[in-house]
Amino acid sequence: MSRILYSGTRNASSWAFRAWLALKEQGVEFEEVDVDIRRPQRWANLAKIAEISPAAAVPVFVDNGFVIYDSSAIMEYANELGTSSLLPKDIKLRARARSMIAWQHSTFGNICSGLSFESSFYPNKKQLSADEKASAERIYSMWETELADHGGPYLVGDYSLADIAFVPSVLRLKLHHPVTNDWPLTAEWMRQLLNRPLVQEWLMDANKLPPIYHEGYHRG
Ligand SMILES: N[C@@H](CCC(=O)N[C@@H](CS)C(=O)NCC(=O)O)C(=O)O
Repeated sequence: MSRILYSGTRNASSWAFRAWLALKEQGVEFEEVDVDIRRPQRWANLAKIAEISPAAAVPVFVDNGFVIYDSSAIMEYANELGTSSLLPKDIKLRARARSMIAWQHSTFGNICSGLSFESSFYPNKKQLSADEKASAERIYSMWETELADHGGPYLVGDYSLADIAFVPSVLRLKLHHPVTNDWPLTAEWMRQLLNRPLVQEWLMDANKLPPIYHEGYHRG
């Protein structure tokens, strides 16, 4: 049995982080190949990934030679490999979890483009613009509603792929725009989510790496 996750740099690859969390959470054993996506080696390394994956991006999961690419597909596959489920049994709740995952995977309020995952690890954080703050607060309100509607402690009740999908966004949003008492359920959910041992394991490694700066972060 050979299972390989081509993962990404710990303080740069939010997508690999999600796939890695889902696989680990489901107890799937795999070898991890760290693909360094920092410049300048990024291009040569991604060219090698292109030899196995048409998407030419990480993460890629190779299960006995069978290639699964895109974090979302890997998360679903991890879920199916495990003996327990990271999706709710109830059809509507399951659809709700998938709605959140799809939203995160597509636009997610467009806030992530100006707030890279890498910026979570910068010692000096920029001030968010009024628009960015409004977007962050809209997202906090959405999380608060989900937690209130489904009784917590996680978004659809039990820990699910929806929580995993949001981990990198929780990190970057919380570190740039702290959650106040206006969103008490969200604050507690974030605390629990970021303290999960697997999340901490990844973040401890990420914090040891030199920050990867993007031009324009402090200007924009
Ligand atoms: N939708 C893809 C996105 C993957 C992605 O963009 N990965 C980044 C690293 S986090 C990458 O490899 N980018 C390659 C590039 O931009 O050329 C997924 O969810 O797996």
